[in-house]
Amino acid sequence: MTQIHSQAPVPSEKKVMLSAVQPSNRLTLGNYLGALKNWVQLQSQFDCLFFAVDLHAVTVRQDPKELKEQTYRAIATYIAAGIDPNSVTLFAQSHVPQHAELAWILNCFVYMGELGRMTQFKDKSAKQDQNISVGLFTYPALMAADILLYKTHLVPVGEDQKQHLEITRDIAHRMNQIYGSDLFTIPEVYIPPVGARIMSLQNPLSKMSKSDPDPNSAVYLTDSDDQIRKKLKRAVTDSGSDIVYSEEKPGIRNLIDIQSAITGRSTQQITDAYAGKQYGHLKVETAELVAATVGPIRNRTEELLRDTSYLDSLLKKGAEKAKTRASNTLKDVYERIGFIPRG
Ligand code: ATP
Ligand code: LTN
Repeated sequence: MTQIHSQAPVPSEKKVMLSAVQPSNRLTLGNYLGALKNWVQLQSQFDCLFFAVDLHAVTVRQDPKELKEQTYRAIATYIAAGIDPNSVTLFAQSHVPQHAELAWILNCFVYMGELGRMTQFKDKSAKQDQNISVGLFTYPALMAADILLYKTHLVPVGEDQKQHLEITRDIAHRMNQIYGSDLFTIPEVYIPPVGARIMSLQNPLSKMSKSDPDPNSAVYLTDSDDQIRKKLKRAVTDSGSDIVYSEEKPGIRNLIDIQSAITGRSTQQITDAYAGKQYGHLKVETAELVAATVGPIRNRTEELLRDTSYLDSLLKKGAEKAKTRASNTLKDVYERIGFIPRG
């Protein structure tokens, strides 16, 4: 009898693509345009792993109930955005203990000076000048472990993560030099040509971020169409009235970037279409495009969240698959380092 496989076998020649988001709050339009949208577009060409980095999220204080909800929500949002749960490996980082184990080893091959130069660490520690956790400082070692455990070739992320990819490559090169050039695959970063850095709607000089305390600064993928319209109407724009794409007009440029990332039209085509029009037109039309993009994702996420047992079954299956792969790499690392095999 013919067997129907719910899951297509992964052809061995497919390269590995991997990425993740912190379940530290509801995801934003920036997370979608800078990361998820590209995962969806590239997924069929790669052997993919996508996960929610709950271990990373606790580098700053999280409410336990919220963290659990946001972790389910992150996984549901990936699927709602178009990730195919039957062909990729989906899991929660804390379900695969090899991430924390390899992170320890990598902590011993990365230097204080290197970690101290990380922009994300500097930004986040500036926001909480007291009680900066050691975890926040060594965050990049855990991220490097996430990536190196699976011999990853490509990591699609937004612009802000480029520095973390560079340090991952440096750690991998360093260890390959000591223990053999076939230990780790050196990953490449994929940063989308548009949408890689969506800015805050309230301060277009800083990045839209899901943990920004001002809810008007970001469009969340949970926002209603009305909330989206209101937020874009209130978006901080620049003096003057001409719709031009320039450094001097970061607010206007951000709205044009959002349109460009959603529609695929060039920033030039978009500005040409607004010749002679007012900021108000740009805001209203951007709001409609954003609402049309976010609406179906929001609705599908809510549907998926009604059945957490389905999500649990996906996470269980995903963690099993990930564990098998991760434990092979970790075993190899331990042996090369000189640990006695576990027998
Ligand atoms: P937090 O505020 O909790 O640090 P964040 O919104 O910055 O969260 P992350 O979980 O750090 O989001 O990032 C998840 C993915 O989304 C990464 O690939 C990151 O580069 C991308 N990303 C985050 N913010 C933006 C943005 N404003 N524009 C484009 N991509 C973004
Ligand atoms: N640091 C990332 C989240 C992250 C990640 C990863 C992204 C953790 N591990 C591995 C890609 C690959 C962030 O977006 N803040």
